Amino acid sequence: MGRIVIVGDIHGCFEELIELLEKVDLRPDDLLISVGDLVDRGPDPGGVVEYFRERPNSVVLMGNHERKHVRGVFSYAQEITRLQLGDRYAETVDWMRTLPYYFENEQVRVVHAAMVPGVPLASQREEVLCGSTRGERELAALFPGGHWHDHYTDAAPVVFGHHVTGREPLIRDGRVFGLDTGACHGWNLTALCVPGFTVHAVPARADHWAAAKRRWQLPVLKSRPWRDHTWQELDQALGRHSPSADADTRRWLEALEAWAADLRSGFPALVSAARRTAGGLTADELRRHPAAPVLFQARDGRLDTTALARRCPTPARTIALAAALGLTLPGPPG
Ligand SMILES: [Mn+2]
Repeated sequence: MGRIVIVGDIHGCFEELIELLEKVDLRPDDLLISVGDLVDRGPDPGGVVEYFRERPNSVVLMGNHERKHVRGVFSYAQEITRLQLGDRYAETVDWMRTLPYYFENEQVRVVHAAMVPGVPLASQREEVLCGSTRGERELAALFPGGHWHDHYTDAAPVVFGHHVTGREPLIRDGRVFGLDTGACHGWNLTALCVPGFTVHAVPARADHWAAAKRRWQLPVLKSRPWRDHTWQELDQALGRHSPSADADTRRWLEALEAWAADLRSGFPALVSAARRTAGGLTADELRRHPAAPVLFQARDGRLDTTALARRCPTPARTIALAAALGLTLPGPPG
């Protein structure tokens, strides 16, 4: 019978994963388990996901990072992963929906983040098991000032990831194993082999998350739906990003800012165009016109820049109105 090989948070560190599995001499009859968090922060989430999906005898648990993708809760790390996976993203997220929240057999229990000691795994809340923000809050209330595993006295050994324990795994009483040793932060990727409960690790090749944050800054910015932001959201986003950006990114943000400012400073011209158009049309033609509501306002003398601004809350709406009036306005910088 094969072993059980449990790997801590991989976070897209594919090369380190392959090196680690060679080091533990993974064989086909070994059951390979990931504690979850295959993706986000590292260089090759697609490679890691594909490896686990294609290898028979493999289990991947739902990490809080997979859960963010499944629930569409996006921050920078998830935006990067979506770009990294490209065409495969939607299908990969569908696969993530199928992931279990725990593994248990007669030898060992595995969860991504935590469990409440003494409670059967099947009765635990998913948020606690995978370490979502809400689960973390619940645990903090249950174990104020400490960790759930400080209170773990169940007979079964328990293995988890999620909390970076440092370069070395957390091992207590030979029954509590925390395996997240910060591979994506340039530390180690760690595996535990059962039944021997031996620990193996390989060093990360780089601080992958720091590199990914730099490498993907501009592509992520370009991928955002700027046309559909409100003017206020645009101002806020520009204010948030400018200080930390590199030179290329700063240049692009300046172009974006100029684009938004040009669109807004064109409001008086749109008012004039609407008045001109309205003046030359019959009531019937006005009704059938794609810009009809604005043209009626113009005809009745109720269209000024304030009224127009209400009809143009976003770049997309502004560009569409201009097009209806026969004017071509540019999209965001490429
Ligand atoms: Mn993690």
